[in-house]
This record gives sequence, C-alpha cells and structure tokens, in this order.
Amino acid sequence: GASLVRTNERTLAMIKPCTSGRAAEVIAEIEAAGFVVCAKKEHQMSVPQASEFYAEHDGKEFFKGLVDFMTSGPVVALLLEKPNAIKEWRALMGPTATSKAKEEAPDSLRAKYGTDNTKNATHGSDSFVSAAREAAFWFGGPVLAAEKTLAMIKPIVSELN
Ligand code: RTP
Ligand code: MG
Repeated sequence: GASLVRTNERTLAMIKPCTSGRAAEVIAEIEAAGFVVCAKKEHQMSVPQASEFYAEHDGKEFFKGLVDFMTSGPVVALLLEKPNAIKEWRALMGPTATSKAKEEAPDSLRAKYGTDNTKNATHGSDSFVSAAREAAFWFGGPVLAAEKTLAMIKPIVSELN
C-alpha cells in the first residue's frame, strides 16, 4: 500500500519564569514525548524583548501583566523537533488557562506545572509562520532557512491556487 512519509518539523517552546527553575524536569518530559531538543537558551528577557516577542497581544488587557510576568525571571527557550511538532507541542502543553488544563488535560504540562491563567508554565508557537519568527527571535540561523523556504514555496502555492 501507500506509505506515508512523516518529515520532521520544528517549533519554538519556552519554559516560562514560573517554571524555569524546574527546566530539567520539564525537558525530560518533553524528550520522553518524542521531541528532540535542537537548541536551548536560558535568558532573562528585558521589557522591550518580551514586548516584541508578544507583540500580537499589544493592546489587550492582559498585555502588561504578561510582560511583567515574562520579565520576572529567566526563561528557557527551546527549539523542538518532531513530526508535526507545532501541533504536537501545543497538545503536550494543554489549554492556555491552567484551570482548564487541569480539567480537560490533566496529563498536560500546563496542568502539571501551571499556576494560573498567566503563569501557565510553557509557551508554544501557534503556526508555522509564528514558529519561524519566534525561532529567529531566539536562535537566528535555523529559521532564516525556514523563512527562505516559505518565501520560495509561497509563489508556487499561489500559482496552484
Ligand atoms: P503562549 O502564546 O504563551 O504559548 O500561550 P497561548 O498561545 O496558549 O495563549 P495566548 O492567547 O497567545 O496568550 C499568551 C499568554 O498570555 C497570558 N495570558 N494571560 N490572564 C489572562 O487572561 C491571560 N490570557 C493570556 C498567558 O501566559 C498566555 O500563555
Ligand atoms: Mg500564543
């Protein structure tokens, strides 16, 4: 029969300040779930850096609280690889709000390590375009390649449509 080729995909994860003290434990869970950690960087974000990273939320009522939280201690940024990594990582994290994660996905990382709706343990890119931007933000090189690929295939996709 037909064989399905599952190619690896990369996504950008962060272990947020509320949980970065337990990074080794979280990374062990991430690897046990089949992800390869391609790159890792611990960093204390500045207010401008956190504001740039979460620019899509600028103007929302939780923005200032989010930036305060994300600059309250170091974060651990991770470049993760696995087939279907973007979706798989969002699934392993669970719902955004810790309370919802505990109810609906008790085995998820946010259920296990989250504190409340803001201090929710981890971040994950929500799309390929976000993953490319966020991986470039943290690690530069690998993403430039992804963005180049996207720029190359976009015209082809338009032509097909
Ligand atoms: P993330 O970007 O961190 O992976 O989280 P997400 O996609 O699941 O959720 P998003 O809507 O992008 O929100 C970004 C982060 O902002 C904080 N937040 N707090 N207090 C609140 O109502 C509230 N809403 C969002 C969370 O830290 C959330 O992960
Ligand atoms: Mg998000």
